[in-house]
Amino acid sequence: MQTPKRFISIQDISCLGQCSLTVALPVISACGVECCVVPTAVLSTHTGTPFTGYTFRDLTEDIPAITAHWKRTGLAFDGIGTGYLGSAEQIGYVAELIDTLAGPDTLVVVDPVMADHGKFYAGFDMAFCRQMAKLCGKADIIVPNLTEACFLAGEEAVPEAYDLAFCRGVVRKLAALGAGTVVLTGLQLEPGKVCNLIYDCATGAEDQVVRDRLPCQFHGTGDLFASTCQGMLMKGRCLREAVEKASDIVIAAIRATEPEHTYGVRFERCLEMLTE
Ligand code: PXL
Repeated sequence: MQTPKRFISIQDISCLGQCSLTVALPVISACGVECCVVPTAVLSTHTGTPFTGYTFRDLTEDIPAITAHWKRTGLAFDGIGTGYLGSAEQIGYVAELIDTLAGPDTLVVVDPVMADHGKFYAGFDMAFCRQMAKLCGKADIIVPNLTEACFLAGEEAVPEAYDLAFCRGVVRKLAALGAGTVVLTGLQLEPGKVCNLIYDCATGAEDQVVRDRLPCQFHGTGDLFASTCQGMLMKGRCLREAVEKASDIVIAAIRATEPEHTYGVRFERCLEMLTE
């Protein structure tokens, strides 16, 4: 039997909405990895379409207390992943958690959840982005979409149309933040295709995982992608294999989702893809 891995997932609980922790916990568990959770906030739903009027309970103060208690347990953690964080202040506590609980071999993955389609999500702004850029500097791997990458890289604007040369320029700027590897997700570089660009900041080596693009938008696919990458990496797969599996499960989950069920994807129908 393989030595079990222990992973920390740090993000909110959207009680209804199939995103963040309600995705990460089952996905990482299905990979055969122990998933410890640090809920950063509890929301009645996620903040995206079609929801309005959601509740938001901030759990920032719990983060240092959880960190201190876990340190006292003496337990070691093989990986730490961050997703949706509720405030710029919270990012500082998450950075402290990483400094306190990550050992030399702990894999740190930061998904700088804050924006998509050229715009910040509700509640985020450039001040938050600047703090997130610092957190990215602590990561072995970051998994931004193009909007997040542009904001983090200080680009003037997120272009409607772009090419590989533009994306390469953005990842090179991101390399300056200090992260180990950038996985730039969801790029539309050719019609009908979606590309995930993998860039090793130390060597400049580049790889691409390309899949067919499905002509629809669903919430929570970024979280499914990130948590699948994390689970597969903890399972011992290389980054390319992890990104391939993450791309495949996103496609499978979208295909398994009724078109009217847009607030999330039916990833629960695809979990067996992770148990092989
Ligand atoms: O899927 C990312 C996400 C996670 N959590 C909350 C969100 C979002 C995106 O909007 O609102 C609360």
